[in-house]
Amino acid sequence: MRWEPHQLRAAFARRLSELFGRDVPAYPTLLAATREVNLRVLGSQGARAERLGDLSRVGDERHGAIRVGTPRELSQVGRIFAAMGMYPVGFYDLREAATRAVPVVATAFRPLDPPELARGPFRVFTSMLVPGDRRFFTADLGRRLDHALADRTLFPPLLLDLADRAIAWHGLDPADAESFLALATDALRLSPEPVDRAWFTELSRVCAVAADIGAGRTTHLNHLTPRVLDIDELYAVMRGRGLEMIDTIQGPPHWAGPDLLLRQTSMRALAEHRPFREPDGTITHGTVRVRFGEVESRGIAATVRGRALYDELTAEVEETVADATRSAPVPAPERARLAAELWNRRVPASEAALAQHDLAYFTYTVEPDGRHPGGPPPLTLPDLLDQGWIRAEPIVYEDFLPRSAAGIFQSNLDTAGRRDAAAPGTELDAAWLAGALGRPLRDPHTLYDRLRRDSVARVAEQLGLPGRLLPVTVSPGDDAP
Ligand code: OOG
Ligand code: NI
Repeated sequence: MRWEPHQLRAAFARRLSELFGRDVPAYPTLLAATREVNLRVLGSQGARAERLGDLSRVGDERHGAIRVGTPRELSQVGRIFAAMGMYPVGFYDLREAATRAVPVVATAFRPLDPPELARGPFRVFTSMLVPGDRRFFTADLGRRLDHALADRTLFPPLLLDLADRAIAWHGLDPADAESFLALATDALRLSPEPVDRAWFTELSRVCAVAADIGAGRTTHLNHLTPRVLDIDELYAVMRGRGLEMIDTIQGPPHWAGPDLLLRQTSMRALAEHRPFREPDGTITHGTVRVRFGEVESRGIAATVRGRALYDELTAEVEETVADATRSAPVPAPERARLAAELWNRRVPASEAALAQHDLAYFTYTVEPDGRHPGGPPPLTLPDLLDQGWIRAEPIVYEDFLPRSAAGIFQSNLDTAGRRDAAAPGTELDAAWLAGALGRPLRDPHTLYDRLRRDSVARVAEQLGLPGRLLPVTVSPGDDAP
C-alpha cells in the first residue's frame, strides 16, 4: 500500500484542522457556522447551490496561510507541498497592494488540474518576507534580519528527505507517510519557545508581520479557511454569535449576477500566550495576536478581460469612497451598496452573458445525442450554445486576489507600521519567485485558459468541426459591456 500525493494532502489538511481546532477556539465555531449555512443554502436553492462544487467538496475545502522569511525557506516549502501534489500558482506582491506596511510577496500552492482538485482542493497561501526592501527595512535592520533568518531551520532534514522521496516515488509507504505528516504538521505548530523581547519589539515597529515572521525561529499556520456558500449570511451569523469580525467582505460585492472570483472576510486574531525572553534574561509571559479566522466563498474564474473590469470597478468604488470620505466617513454597508450598484450597472448578470463577453471562464461539452437538434451544427460557440448543441459549465476560481489578501493581512494589524515611500523598493516579479522556488510558477490565467481551450477543441472534434469553430473570445475592444 502506498499513500499517493492526494492522500497525503487530504490527511495533512485534516491534521492541520485538528491542530488549529485545539488551539484557536473561534475556528470550531466558524466551522460549525459554515456547515449550518451551507446546509441552509442547499435546502433553499437545491441543485443550484452546487453549481460551483458539490457540498461534499465545498464542505471539506480549506485553505491555509503560512509565512516564511527567505527564498531558501520558500523553496523548502515548495518541496514539502510538491510531495502532496501542490504546486505554486500566481505571484502576489502585497507590498504594493497594501496601504499599511506588509513587506511580503506571496504565491499559493495548490493542485493544478480538475481531477486532482476534485480529490482534494487544499491550498496554502504562502508569503515570504522581503528584508531587502528599503521602504520598510533600513540596511542595518535588513542585514540583521537576513542573518537571523539564515541561522534557523524551519523544516527538519528528515521532513525534506521524505518530501523528496514522495516526489520521486509519487507517494510514500505507510510508515514514511506517517513520519512525513507528523513532521510537516509539527513544523506549523505555534512554538512554545521564548521570543526575544527586544528583537520582537524592534521588528514590531516596522510592522507586526515582520515581527511574526522574523522574531521567532519557527513558522506556524496563520489561519485555516473554510469555504461557505453564502458569505453574507455567514458574516451575519458570526456577528450574531459575538465574534469580532472585520467590517468588510473583501472582493466583489453581493450583486445581482453569479458569484465571481473570491469573497473573503476574517475575524480578529485572539491574544495567545507566548513566553518572552526579557533583556535581563528572565522569561515573562506575554501575548501575541497572530492566528485568526477567515472564511471565503468562491465564484467563477474571471478572464483577463473580466479581471481588468474587476480591477477597474474596484478602483472606481475606492475613488468614490475616498471623495465622500472628505466630508464624512463612509460606513461599510454604504460602501457595499455603492459597489453593488456599480456592478449591477456595469457587469452582465448571467453566466451566458459573462461567457459571451469573455469575462469569465467556462468549459464546454456537447449535449448527449437526442438532447441537441439534428442537422448540421452552427459554426460559432454562441450559436452552438443558443441552439442547445452544447452546454457551458463555469470554471471555479482556485486562486487569490492581491488586494483582498492585503486586506486580510491588514485586518489584523493594529498599527500602520513604517514605510519610507521615497526609498527604492526591491523589484521582484513572478520570474524571480520561480527562481527562488527552483520550480515553475504557473500563471492562473494560463491554467484556466487551457481548460477552456481543451474543451472547445473536444467540442469541435465531436461535432466534426475541427479547425472551423470560432474561438471563444471576442476580440479585444469590441462590444465591451
Ligand atoms: C495571508 C493573508 C492572505 C488570503 O486568503 O487572501 C490570505 C496571511 O495573513 O498570512 O490568507
Ligand atoms: Ni487566507
